[in-house]
Amino acid sequence: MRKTRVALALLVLGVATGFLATPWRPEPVVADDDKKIVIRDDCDPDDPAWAPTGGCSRQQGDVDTAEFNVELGSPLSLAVVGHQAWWNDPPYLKIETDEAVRVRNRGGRTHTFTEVAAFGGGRVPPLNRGLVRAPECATATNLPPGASVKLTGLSEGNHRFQCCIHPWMRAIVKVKAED
Ligand SMILES: [Cu+2]
Repeated sequence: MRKTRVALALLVLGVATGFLATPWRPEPVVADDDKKIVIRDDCDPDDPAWAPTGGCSRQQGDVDTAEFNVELGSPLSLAVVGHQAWWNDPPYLKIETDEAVRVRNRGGRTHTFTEVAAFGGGRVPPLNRGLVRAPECATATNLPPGASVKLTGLSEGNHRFQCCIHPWMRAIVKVKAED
């Protein structure tokens, strides 16, 4: 009886504090030995100006489109610089040939994580100033917010990945032979 009362009290407390009302969402299963790269941005969901280009699905974010546009360039650069809150985290990762990399978009905007032979521009001309479009960007796959992709079977050597929307978002995955 005492146990029942304690359980009931906990249940009432849970409902009162609201945590039971929060829907539980399971994390997708990711093997422990997967290495990870997180695609990040910090778009401000309260800025309606994101809407025409896909919106911003972050719960919180502090970069509105005006700030984003200011940081696109620098008076000291002929090429696009880009807001540094739009980045691949980490931008450099070392794995061995038997390892996989899980890449997940934790930003509020759509990105791509596209392997290219050489870093270049993406497919959105206003975000491409001073860059030549990487040919791989013609067929790049979008990763909407929350989406992930698993990279497996990468050969030994350096693999270059970039976003084909925000071409300053780059990453190198160095693949080494198994120890
Ligand atoms: Cu991007």
